[in-house]
Amino acid sequence: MIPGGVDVHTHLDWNFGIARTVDTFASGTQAAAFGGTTTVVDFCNQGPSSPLAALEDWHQRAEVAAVDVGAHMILNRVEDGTLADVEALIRNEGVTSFKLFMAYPGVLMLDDASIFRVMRAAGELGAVVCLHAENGPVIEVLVREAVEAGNTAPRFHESTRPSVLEGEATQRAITIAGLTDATIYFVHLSAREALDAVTLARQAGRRVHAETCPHYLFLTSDEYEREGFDAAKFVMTPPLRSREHQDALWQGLGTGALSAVSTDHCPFCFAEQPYGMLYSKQQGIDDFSKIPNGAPGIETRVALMHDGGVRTGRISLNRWVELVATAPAKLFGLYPTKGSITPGSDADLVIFDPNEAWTIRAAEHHSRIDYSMFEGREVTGRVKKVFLRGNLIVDGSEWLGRDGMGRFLKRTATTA
Ligand code: DUC
Ligand code: ZN
Ligand code: ZN
Repeated sequence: MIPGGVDVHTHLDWNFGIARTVDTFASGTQAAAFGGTTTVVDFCNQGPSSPLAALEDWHQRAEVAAVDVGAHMILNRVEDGTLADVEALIRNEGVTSFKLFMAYPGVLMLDDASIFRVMRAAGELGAVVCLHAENGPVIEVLVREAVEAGNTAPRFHESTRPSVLEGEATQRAITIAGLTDATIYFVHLSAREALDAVTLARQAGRRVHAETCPHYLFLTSDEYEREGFDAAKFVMTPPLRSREHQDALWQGLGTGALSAVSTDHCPFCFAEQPYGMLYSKQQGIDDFSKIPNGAPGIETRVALMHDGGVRTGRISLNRWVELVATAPAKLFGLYPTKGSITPGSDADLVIFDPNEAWTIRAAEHHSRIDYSMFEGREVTGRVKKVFLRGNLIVDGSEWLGRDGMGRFLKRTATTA
């Protein structure tokens, strides 16, 4: 038995401008539960409104959640009133972490001055600043030139986002944060150069953390060599990297340079139907730069990390639990209510059979997504029963939970 998994990086019912993720809070959280995850911290997008108004809207959509949910706030503008909203979110709303994009200029990217201002405010208030670290303006040039040269296949998504640009942005964020008291957390870290920067910062005693995701640990950029448009299934940001980067990430999990494994569950269907083009990768059939960036994974994280981590001897049983539950709960103000089996904690429990062999099949998933990046992969170790606050919600293949039984988690500020 292990504590319920804590996945601190999901995008449910998420508006990504030209595209929307296909999982609702109901389908996405049910999928999470079947995968052994009982707590999700999801990204609320500020979008065109104020952060407080965006949170209201997020709450309405999250009402149907079947496991417990918290919210991070993505800030895509810092203007008059934004920092006051940040303070109100932390003090009154239980939203104690903020995601800032260093990529996607003109859409989500914040400039360095805005990043500095948010970090300074977050540092004063004990909140965590999450960063998508890639040099967006340089990537924009590379993407435009690739498309103009007729290089429009999905594989050019990778070649236009070189790992050094993740390393550069990671170091820049660490440098800026050093002028403030902010705790920072790099989401979806994929590159050795970024890991090196995080490692050095941590060795210097800085409050710098990073997660990686199962797809960076189990898949490589070889997937972009697939025939036709199939490679679009692997178009997420940052892209899959080479084996060299993957080996470095596994080392980082071992040394503690990496603190958590989250999914970045950001599901866009491969096919146009049945949900329509807004939810589909097919938007980019003629131009990789129009493929919605994101991939699914909420249902396979815990088992994959057991199979590919514990069974192969790369991480211990305890480190597995730490990476998928305890550490993310601690970093995001949920511990010991979540991520722990101790008196007073929520009885979020997973009965896991370490010996059962099964095969990952999207057709058997509970998410609305129509593919898995791990289709056909044989895995040993399976979630058998899941309890949410003492209630049995998953019993083998049977769903005993219900939409709306998830609670909103007001999180506390932390200075991890
Ligand atoms: N970053 C994410 O964290 N998720 C989806 C898209 C992106 O760029
Ligand atoms: Zn991101
Ligand atoms: Zn994400």
